[in-house]
Amino acid sequence: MNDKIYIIGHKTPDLDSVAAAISYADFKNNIEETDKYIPAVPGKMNKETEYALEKFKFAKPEELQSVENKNIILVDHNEFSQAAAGAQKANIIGVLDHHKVDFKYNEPILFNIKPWGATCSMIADMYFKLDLEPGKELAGLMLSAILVDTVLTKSPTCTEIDKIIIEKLADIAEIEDWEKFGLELFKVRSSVSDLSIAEIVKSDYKDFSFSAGKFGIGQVETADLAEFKVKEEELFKEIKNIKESGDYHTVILMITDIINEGSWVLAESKEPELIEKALEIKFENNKAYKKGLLSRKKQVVPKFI
Ligand SMILES: [Mn+2]
Repeated sequence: MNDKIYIIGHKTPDLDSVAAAISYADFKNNIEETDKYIPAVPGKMNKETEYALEKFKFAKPEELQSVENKNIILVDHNEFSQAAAGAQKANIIGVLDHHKVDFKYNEPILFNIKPWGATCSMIADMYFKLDLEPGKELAGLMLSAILVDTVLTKSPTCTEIDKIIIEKLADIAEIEDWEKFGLELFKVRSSVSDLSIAEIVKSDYKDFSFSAGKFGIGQVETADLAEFKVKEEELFKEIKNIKESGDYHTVILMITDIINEGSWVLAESKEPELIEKALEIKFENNKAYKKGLLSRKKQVVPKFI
């Protein structure tokens, strides 16, 4: 019998990483006529991911506490610092991702990286290239992931290919107004009233090892900044906690206003001047607004490497 291969996204799973695991498993099982590819998640999923799974009638993928000694394909990440527990001791079959490369492995493997807006765009493209069509529900799920990752195509990470794929998937999913549908997703994503402060900060949070030291960068997108304004003091307390308990150089929370297209940057740092210089901002009480700042991956992370 074939060995199982788990397809798994990064820790603190977001919609793209979960939808990529589900859709790539579907794609591989289809073209190889097997059922050995199994989507998995390394932890609790965020709200818009649960919302999209429910909307398009997908079961929650298997939750793996550790991937040690398992066959895995990494989707939507390639850094071990973001991978599921045990990834260093897993048998990695391949990587499918759209982030900067920070990966080493002792064997040749499939390594597919594209500078596109979402991992799901890469998978949709694989279907289309083979003249295959994802099912209506799967198209809806992938579309949701691409819309969130590209902030409804507004993010500088969004390419012309992503836009074409969005149109195609919307067509298959029979979603007439994808912009309106995307805003719905962001409303779910940013309705923070029922989340604890820790959940808000960690809902889309990643660790990085930069030359200056360990960084944690969280991002929340919202169509309603006021909701965060009232929680600002608590948010600062939380990022300070994270910084002190985890031996961080810096912990940043980006609160991104998707309507006005800019971000509030909240930071606790050993060297605030370094953050100011890198992001071309001026902190006042550890926070600053930067117009046009939408992408952690493209506009923040590269400044610290
Ligand atoms: Mn992604």
